[in-house]
Amino acid sequence: MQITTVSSRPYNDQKPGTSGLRKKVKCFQQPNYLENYIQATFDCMTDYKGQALVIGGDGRFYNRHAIQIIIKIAAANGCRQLLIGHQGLLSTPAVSHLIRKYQAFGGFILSASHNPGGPDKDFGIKFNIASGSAAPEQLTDAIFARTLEINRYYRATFDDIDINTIHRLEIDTLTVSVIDSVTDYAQLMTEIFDFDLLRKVITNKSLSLCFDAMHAVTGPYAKHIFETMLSAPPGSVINATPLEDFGGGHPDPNLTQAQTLAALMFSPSAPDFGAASDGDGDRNLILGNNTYVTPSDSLAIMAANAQLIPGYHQGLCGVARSMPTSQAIDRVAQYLNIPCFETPTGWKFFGNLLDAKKITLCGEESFGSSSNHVREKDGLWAILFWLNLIAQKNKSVKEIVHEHWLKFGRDIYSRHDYEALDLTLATTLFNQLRDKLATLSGKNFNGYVVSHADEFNYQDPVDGSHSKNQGIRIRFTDGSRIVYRLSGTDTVGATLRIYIERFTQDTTQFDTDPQISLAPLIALAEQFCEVKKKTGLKEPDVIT
Ligand code: VG1
Ligand code: CO
Repeated sequence: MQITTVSSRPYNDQKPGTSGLRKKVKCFQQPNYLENYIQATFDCMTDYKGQALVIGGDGRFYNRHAIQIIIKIAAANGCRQLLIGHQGLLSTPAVSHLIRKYQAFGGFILSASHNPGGPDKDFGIKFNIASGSAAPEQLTDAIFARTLEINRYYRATFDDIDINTIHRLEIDTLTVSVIDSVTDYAQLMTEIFDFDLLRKVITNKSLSLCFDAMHAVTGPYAKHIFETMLSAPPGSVINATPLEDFGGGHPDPNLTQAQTLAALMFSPSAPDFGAASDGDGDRNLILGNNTYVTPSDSLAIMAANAQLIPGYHQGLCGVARSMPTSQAIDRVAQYLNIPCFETPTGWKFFGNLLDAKKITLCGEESFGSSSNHVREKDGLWAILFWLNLIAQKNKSVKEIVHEHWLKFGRDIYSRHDYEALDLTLATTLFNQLRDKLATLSGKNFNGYVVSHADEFNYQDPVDGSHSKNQGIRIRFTDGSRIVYRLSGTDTVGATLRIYIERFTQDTTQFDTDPQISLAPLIALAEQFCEVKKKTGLKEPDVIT
């Protein structure tokens, strides 16, 4: 195998965000842009020579091209085995699982997750380490530092690999395997959930379902798991073919983006269960017949009922949530007498807690949840969890949610996103808010008394590392909270996220629209940060 050293020039904007490096496709198409980043990753790793590497993506535009580049750089850097998803497709949780199962030293995931795809849209790359976890901050910081000085990369010379056929190929001492994207992952799911029970309730028609793959990576996974393995009627999986532009939409599983599914689930002909996943298959949207389950409630409900699922029948050792996620799971943890950890936003912060066996289950408000079976959030896992729960309890989604609120109370919750704001303006808004924090404590705002206002700084309980400035939180004496963050996954301007929550045990409020129940806090959130006043915007772009 001929190996060439190609000289290159550094770029100064390759700092990974919440979940890898995300940029416009056009940015990735600049000369050596992707090559630099891949080589910088190898330059920051030590024991990869002779090891295996997993490569796959969510099927968006540029995925196939990027895979061929990575193959050649990985070969030149001394990898001895490459595992590549058929057609270049691998979901994020599937990559995490493959790394662990085949003891690879890591994996590259080509995805910008829920961001739109296409020649003028977004692309992204994320590196996961040997535990299956996304690279921790120390490593992403080191990769970024390396990209600022890189002046060469290594490339092997051979023909492009045919990724459309499942096969195995030897090139000198390198083995390249194009593997079925679904088999290993589906096998893992059968080890956690009661597939016999699910097949029974689906075939005897006591449980009907619709899954929206949003033309993204979960299409082939869901077709195989729901329609082939669990015998759901053909057509139960919609938008099942992965497309390079996701059919023009945002592959973001929420009521705004998953419109076809939402319309069906809130109609008289709704099936019992509806769900969707995002571009790379790590998020989940859970719906019942005319019912929406907020991700924070979903997480709490899963934790409260975990022992009903075969994979968790021994109970949970602990749980964790990201800081802006509602406190519903805290109540469950207290009830179960297990620890509950609060981490910064982004799945990478759960990795150490899972590895150290401090937690079994964890999740985020942004439609993500998972367990110790992989080191990523896992959309289809959460969906199978809910299906298993419904089948086991023989109750509807609505009944399960109400039962939970009756027992634990309801954490009324909403997130408001203001997207593509001018970067300078957003930074100014945020800095002004930060400056106010010290003055808020003890003050009464229309009956809401601030008990604590600070910026979240995290110390990892396992390795002691610090992560600063992870969001502003304002807490009130009745337990209500307003949290502000600037997104770390956007590619245009800045996105301001405002998270609002309030707890109630008043059953008459259980069915009220959260936008109404939270109205006084939503008004306060604006009073503190003045995003509408300063931008002239009337409403958030997305409300979840
Ligand atoms: C968002 C979510 C965060 C999630 C991240 C990656 O980040 O808020 O909870 O972990 O996306 O999800 P941010 O920084 O934009 O708020 V995914 O499905 O894009 O890998
Ligand atoms: Co995702």
